[in-house]
Amino acid sequence: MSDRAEALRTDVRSGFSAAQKWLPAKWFYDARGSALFEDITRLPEYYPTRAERETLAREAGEIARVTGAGTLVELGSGSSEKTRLLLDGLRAHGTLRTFVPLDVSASALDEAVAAIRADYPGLEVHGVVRDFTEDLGLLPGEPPRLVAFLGGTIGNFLPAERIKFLRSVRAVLAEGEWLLLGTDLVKDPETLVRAYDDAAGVTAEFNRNMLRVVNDLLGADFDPGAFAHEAYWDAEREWIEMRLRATEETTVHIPGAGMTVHFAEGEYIRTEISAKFRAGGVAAELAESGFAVERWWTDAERRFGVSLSRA
Ligand code: AVJ
Repeated sequence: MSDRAEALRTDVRSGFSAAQKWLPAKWFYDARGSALFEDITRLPEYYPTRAERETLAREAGEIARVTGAGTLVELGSGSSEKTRLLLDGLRAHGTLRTFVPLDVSASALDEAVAAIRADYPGLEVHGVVRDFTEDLGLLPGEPPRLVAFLGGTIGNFLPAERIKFLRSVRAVLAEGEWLLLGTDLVKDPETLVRAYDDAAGVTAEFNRNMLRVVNDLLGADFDPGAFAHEAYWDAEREWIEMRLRATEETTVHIPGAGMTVHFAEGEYIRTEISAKFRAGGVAAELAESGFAVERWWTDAERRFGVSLSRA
């Protein structure tokens, strides 16, 4: 069994024996899931990518001036598309030498590395296939490094894990190095729910892709068509929950996990939480993790926040 299948086996065994069945959001992202996410970022309803890009386009020069970074490390780089704004800003400033994209998906990473190498001659590109939610490990590159964690992916962590994760980032940085963090902001529920339940059904397919990943890696017999996509706004905890709800009673065999799992009609799997933030909360969590926020920006409509913090 591959390392990846072993890791999924562990998550399936614990997630499917919990009272509320759940799986970690990272299991969306095989080659198909990464491609579906790229499609999501172009949907009219999915504003976070465009809102964050607006801020990065406006502030890339300022980010380069403030940090003087020699290395850009990007966590969960995906297609690295927004990264180009940062690379351009840092290169124009004259300090950038190395780009280190980290991603759990080898296919998405390989594509990103090849594209960046082609377009940035002279830049040292050091791609790392790593599940940084499990273990951040050591980060290569010469200081001062700028770690970028964009897109609002920090929102996939539960609050307690979030602090643990931010502390682990702080722990691998030297004093004076930098964190650029993207955080989606609390806004009206209709806008939020539409962003996670688009009219074209792309997010529904993305959500169901997790069942295909379990089928592929663990030989399971999920029928993705027997699960309905839902996006639920939890107003108290201020997060969007993605769910896959069994439309009929189903029994699923998962040989790779040594399990047979029963779903009652209407029972759901929680596949993702995507927390939404307020400026004050972001600053408090960063401070609690050993970072000092030096800059805070949003897009003109204040939909998405970008913070630049010093370790
Ligand atoms: C990649 C985690 C930032 O939470 O908005 C998009 C993933 N899920 N649509 C997000 C996602 C459903 C996305 N992140």
